[in-house]
Amino acid sequence: MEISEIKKRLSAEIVGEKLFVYDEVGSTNDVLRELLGDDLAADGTVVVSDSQTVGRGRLGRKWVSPRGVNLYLSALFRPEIPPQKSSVFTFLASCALVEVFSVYGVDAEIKWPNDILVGGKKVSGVLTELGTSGGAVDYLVIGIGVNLNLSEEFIRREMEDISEKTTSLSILLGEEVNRERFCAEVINALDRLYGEFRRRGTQVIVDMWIERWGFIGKEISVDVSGEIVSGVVERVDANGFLYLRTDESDLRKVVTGDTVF
Ligand code: BT5
Repeated sequence: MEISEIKKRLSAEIVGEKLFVYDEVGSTNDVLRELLGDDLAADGTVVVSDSQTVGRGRLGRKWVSPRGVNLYLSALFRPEIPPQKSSVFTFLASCALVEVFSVYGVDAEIKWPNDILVGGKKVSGVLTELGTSGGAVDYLVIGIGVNLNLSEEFIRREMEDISEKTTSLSILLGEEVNRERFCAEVINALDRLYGEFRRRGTQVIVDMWIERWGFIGKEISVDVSGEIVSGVVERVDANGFLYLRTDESDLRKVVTGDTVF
């Protein structure tokens, strides 16, 4: 990706003020951490790469990251929040992505905790990693992968096990997507919502996410380390944890897991 083609579209104040663009990295999340260690990254620094050799999802899962077709982006945030609130930044990124998809006329859905789907198929995922110091968050690295120009043929050939559950923006639109433009839109949206967080705190982000997610009062099933917990979502607390009413006498707090359909 051309850095100048991204920069000329940026209206952001903090996010992307420092922007590093690479051809190939292991994982953009790791590169950002290394830059931070070398004192080259500040709040809002963004790393983008054309490909990743070891792109990852949560819990050691793989993120398929072919060259030249998608967006692989990591943003550094240094908010003063306790570690248990770090999911709020996954929510912030999810809301930013839904906003950007809507600019392209695509109605994206959020799947708790970190997936973005369109028509039930995954188009994007968010990986939040953190460093702590003295019991508080020192930094958060928010990794965002978006399938932009991934072809149906590639998905069928290289992503056999998940081909029915995967899509890309170009498949949805029926035309090629300008990756630099999409990247700049994501940075601008992250910046807007980060500004919102800095002015008004975490709750405004959680509330926005709850509204976009839309599952309060509905039944969902969550895979919690292999155990399927089903229930009606009673509420989402200030940390982003779910409370599922599994029966009249049981309200289960769910901190991590994957929604299953
Ligand atoms: C995620 O994990 O969805 C987080 C993905 C974050 C990727 C970004 S890219 C930039 C940054 N650098 C990194 O190394 N990572 C971040 P999770 O919820 O655990 O979902 C992973 C699962 O999604 C896999 O096990 C597959 O089933 C599926 N998957 C893998 N690659 C995919 C892709 N390109 N598109 C759709 N689904 C995919």
